[in-house]
Amino acid sequence: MLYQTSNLKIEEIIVTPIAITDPPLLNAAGLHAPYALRTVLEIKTNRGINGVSEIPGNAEVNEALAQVAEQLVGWDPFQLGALKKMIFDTFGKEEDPRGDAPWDQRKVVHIYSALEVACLDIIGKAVDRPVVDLLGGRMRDRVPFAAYLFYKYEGAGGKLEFNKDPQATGWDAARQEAAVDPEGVVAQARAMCKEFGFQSIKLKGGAFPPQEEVDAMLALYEAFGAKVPLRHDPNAIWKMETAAHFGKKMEHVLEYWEDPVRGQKNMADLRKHFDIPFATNMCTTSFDDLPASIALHSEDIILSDHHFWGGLTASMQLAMICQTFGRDLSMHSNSHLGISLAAMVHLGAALPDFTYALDTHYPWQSEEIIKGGRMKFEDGAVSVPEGPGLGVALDHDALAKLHQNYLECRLTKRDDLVEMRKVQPDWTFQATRW
Ligand code: GKR
Ligand code: MG
Repeated sequence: MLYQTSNLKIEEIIVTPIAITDPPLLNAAGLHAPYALRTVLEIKTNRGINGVSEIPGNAEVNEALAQVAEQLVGWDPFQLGALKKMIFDTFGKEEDPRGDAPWDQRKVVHIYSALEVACLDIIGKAVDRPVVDLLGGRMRDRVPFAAYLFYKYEGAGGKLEFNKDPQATGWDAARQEAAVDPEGVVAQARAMCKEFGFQSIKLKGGAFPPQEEVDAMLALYEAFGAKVPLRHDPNAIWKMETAAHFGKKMEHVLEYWEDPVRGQKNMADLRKHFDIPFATNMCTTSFDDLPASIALHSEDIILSDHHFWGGLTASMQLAMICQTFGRDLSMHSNSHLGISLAAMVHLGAALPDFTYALDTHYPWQSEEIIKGGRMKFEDGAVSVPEGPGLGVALDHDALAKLHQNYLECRLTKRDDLVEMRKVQPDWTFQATRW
């Protein structure tokens, strides 16, 4: 039975795939394409109250969303439990949960997250409260983020034939100079911290031989000192022996080490030899993973992500489980725009404990689809958006432009291997490379 406890009913769900300019960033799985795909969801209700959300883009997810969109006409957006059940019953359990890539490729959790966040935006507007208040209330006004450094090729992403104004703006040095050596990494960090005021720094690793990445971490420590926490994330591509050896060379400069090796068992075994916290967005990524995570102690910090943990409410539930079992919770990110950032900030503001600045790719993007343009960072933090719901409104002109990019760029899913082969034709992905 479907309860109707409010006078709100979903009238229409609009799924809009977009392609956003993304620089040629390197990671363990290859190279970012000139465009990153996102999907924007708008839910319209009978009372003229609408909700929005944003998730990683993928043609298969878009089709699935369109499939359930019709079934949801007439639903009460307050009925999130029934909505979740309907989504999970419709699509069933996925066999290969997340894949070996640095990013999560599951379908159902992303679909439910898109629907839940847009419904929470509607509910917040209906009761005139910000989403943070729906998650338990505000524990802080401002949510700190970390600088997220990448080795990269030159350029700012986009392709002139697709987009007449593709140039990323801001902190040009960090965007346009190839950061391939410790000095380049430090220059990128300085530029990003100057522009955004970040007070923690993460280097995306897994791209170059371990000694080069260790040298970069030591150079960051030398440049920024002990007051700026540092993290390194090779996306599980280091062998156990490699991690044991090279990890020791930089353990003293790391705030935490993110996914040095693949799988909970390896993480747990390696962790025993280190005195720093281990973090993951790869080996513990769902509620089903938690019993083994707790039993093995595979990590100290779970890098949650509402897009693949199944929404904001699920992320709050995860926070409570982390509290219960003495784990910390922080946040993972992928290339994204302001709707996702707003949702991350509402969640960050509601988290009961907050120890580590959250990840965000936002500085690598230059476009926006919310009214008022790009969200502001002050001293590395973002204030909880004002107003009810998520506190952001969709700019339909900007959305249409980025949808056009999507149609013209012809990408249908993220594939960093294909992009990498355009630069190095014989490059192959290896689940464990170094
Ligand atoms: O954007 O290349 C990237 C990152 O590697 C991303 O896909 C990861 O999911 O940022 C993520 C991480 O922390 O592993
Ligand atoms: Mg990671």
